Amino acid sequence: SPLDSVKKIGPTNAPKVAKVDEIRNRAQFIARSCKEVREVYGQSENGLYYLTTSTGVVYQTFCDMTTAGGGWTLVASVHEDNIYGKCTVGDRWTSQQGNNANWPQGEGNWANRKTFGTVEAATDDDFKNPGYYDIVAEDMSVWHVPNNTPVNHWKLAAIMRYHTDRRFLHLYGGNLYSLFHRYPVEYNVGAHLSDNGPSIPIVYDLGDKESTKMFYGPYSGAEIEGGFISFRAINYERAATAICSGVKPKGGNAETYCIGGGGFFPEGNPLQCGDFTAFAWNGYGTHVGWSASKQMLESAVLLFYR
Ligand code: 3S6
Ligand code: CA
Ligand code: CA
Repeated sequence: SPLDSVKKIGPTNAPKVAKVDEIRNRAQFIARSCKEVREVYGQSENGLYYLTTSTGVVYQTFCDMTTAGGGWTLVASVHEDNIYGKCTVGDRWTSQQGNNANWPQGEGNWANRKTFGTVEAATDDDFKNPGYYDIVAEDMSVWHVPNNTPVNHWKLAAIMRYHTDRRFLHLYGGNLYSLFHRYPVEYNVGAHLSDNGPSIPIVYDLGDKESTKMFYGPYSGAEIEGGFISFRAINYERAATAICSGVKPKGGNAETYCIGGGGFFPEGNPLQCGDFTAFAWNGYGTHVGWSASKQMLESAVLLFYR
């Protein structure tokens, strides 16, 4: 129960009070983010903690308490359950109802308050918790973790980890919910490059600019620059993707190195539609042409705030 964790994060020297008051007080000790858990309650171990939203919705998620000072809250994961399913069941970060120009935002989950999944299954399926829209953050951290890895192995198993350190979220409302309201992930919202959202420089915790490029296809590598996280990249056919992890687009084949998106991808209809878009355009995990490596294709993308 939520109250069990309160023991873990609450003060140990609380005065003895009547049972009801004690429970009421404990409820107020639930933190709003992992940063608060670290700073206010002094917890420094990686693992699962209870958090609460501003309205009192309590949920459980993973806190990374060690990277670059710690205090990182896992708010979402983007998982590709079947790259051959083209905007079918499980494509929560694009469309689960087909590739459809009449449904330009698709599921709309980048900019709504829907939640799904569980923290322990964040590498087994998509995950989104209330922190995604509730936490007012400054920076982001991203981990690419092989599918079906248990929580306690995430950090060691990750194939790439990085974070931002420029407090860029201040400029975009403090979280991705706000950022994607300003930059809607929607088909036909603008043109490639000129109407893309921001690209923010990153600091690597595992990997580097060159290893990042190697996770994407060789053709993709020729039109990206490593060392960034980019938002709302648009492709040549005016499809909108959500996040280009580790890279900045220099061309309009964003569907081959950016994940998530709206509900319509015109090129090769419906082949580019899905959470990992066209990562298998030239075969599954081949790392030929526009195809990403197998490691990238089979790793979930974990999104953290601080
Ligand atoms: C480097 C060759 C360009 O290849 C084209 O881009 C090709 O016609 C398409 O298959 C490909 C797609 O647009 C990739 O998304
Ligand atoms: Ca998915
Ligand atoms: Ca293309």
